[in-house]
Amino acid sequence: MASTLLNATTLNHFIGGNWVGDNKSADVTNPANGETIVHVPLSDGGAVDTAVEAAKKAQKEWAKVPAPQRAEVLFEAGNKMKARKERLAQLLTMENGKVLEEARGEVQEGIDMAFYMAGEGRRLFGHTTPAELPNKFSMSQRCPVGVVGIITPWNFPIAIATWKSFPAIIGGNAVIWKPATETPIMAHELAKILEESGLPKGVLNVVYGKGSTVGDAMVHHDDIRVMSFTGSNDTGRNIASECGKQLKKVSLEMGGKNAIIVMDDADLDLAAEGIVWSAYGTSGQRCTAASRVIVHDDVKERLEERLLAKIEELTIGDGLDETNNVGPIINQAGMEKIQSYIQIGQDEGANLIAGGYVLNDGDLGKGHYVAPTLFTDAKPEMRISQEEIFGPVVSLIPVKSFDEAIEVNNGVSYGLSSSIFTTDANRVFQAQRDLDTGIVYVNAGTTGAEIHLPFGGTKGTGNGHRDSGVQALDVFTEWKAVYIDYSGKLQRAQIDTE
Ligand code: UN1
Repeated sequence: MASTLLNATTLNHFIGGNWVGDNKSADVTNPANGETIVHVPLSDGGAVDTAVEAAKKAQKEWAKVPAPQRAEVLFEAGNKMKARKERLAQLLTMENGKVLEEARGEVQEGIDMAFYMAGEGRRLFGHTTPAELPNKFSMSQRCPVGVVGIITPWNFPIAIATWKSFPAIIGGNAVIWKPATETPIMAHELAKILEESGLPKGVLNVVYGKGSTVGDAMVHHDDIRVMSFTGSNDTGRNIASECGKQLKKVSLEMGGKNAIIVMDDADLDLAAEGIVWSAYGTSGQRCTAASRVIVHDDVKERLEERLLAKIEELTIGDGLDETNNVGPIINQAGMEKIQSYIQIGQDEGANLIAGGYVLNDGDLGKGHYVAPTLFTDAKPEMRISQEEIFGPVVSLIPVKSFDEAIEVNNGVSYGLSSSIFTTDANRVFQAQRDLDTGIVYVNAGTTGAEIHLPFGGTKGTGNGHRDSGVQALDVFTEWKAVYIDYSGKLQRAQIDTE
């Protein structure tokens, strides 16, 4: 059972500053070896009401705390995360499976977000602007929304939680957070850190449970005025339509079908390195993972050779063993979905040239491992080239020109991340203009977003909002326009202006 790192066998909800149990719970297993690490409580949704009551009370006071003082909590949380980085990374690898080096990177992303959003405590800029009448002052300012709901996925259990909760907290809101039940340990650790950093009781509340219970209760609670969600397309669309009826603001991030374009003038060694890292890192379980490579015909064979050589070098296994580069798939359902797409790709007539099988020799059999898989000669319209697989599976799609590459890139229902490898400066600028995604990379893979830039995408990836960056503040604040007339008389806008 539980790793000695955790000092707990069962986790609790965190409501109004209290750690509360539940009569239902589920096992949390390590995807690397199937061992139970801890038990997670499962609310039937009732805990959401208690949490919202606590949050409403806490938020009234929190909103009055000057933002630079709110920031002190986040600075402290950043320091604590920094001091605990290695322990957090190890726990993250145990519950999520990603290799330790990547887990450290993810924790760092959370630390960066803490300091970045703490800095916002002294900015949260609005505008002052001239009023159209004399002796009149006008400005716009950001105001808290109130109680906000966040639902976070298992693939980046701490980073994505910080992208959403820290802007909400610095903005003067109280948060109800439903973390993925596959990865509750990061939620537990982050809540503990915020508690120890002096966050007043009730400003952050964690309720564990399923989407159909806890998520549903959040979506339908009148007093939760914003829902920020990262996860599957179907769930996101559902949340949006339910929240639409209640005029709730919704921010969605629902994945991608990200492509790397490799042009005939590209540095092929660099491109192969970027592809392997973006496609097989985190076992392809990133929203930003590269799952298509759009390659110019003239360099297709040379690129394939390089990719096959690099795939050969990858070692697959438990992420806690630092000699491994690729960890397990999160669970059986995830693995079955990947396997089904490998079959679909073969049935569709794509050419499987690497991987395509599950690894279950010896200890690997206790976990969920899929060999890094590469299809070539895929067609843009095939399902493996259109649908999100969320695993280590890549389709190489040959094209004849730059224009065709852009068209294929944009010819999917998602729009999260894209990349181009080229040494032609004109193509660089054309591509960054024409690639229809929220994130574009030049001469780098599709992963690796930094926290001070907006994260999100176009089309089916989202609904126009962004995580992280200052843009996340727009999700968690309302704009207020303020006019102060100091003329001592009635001045009518648009009328007394002549
Ligand atoms: C995700 O997969 O949802 O850009 C987040 C990246 C990471 C975050 C990924 N910084 O790949």
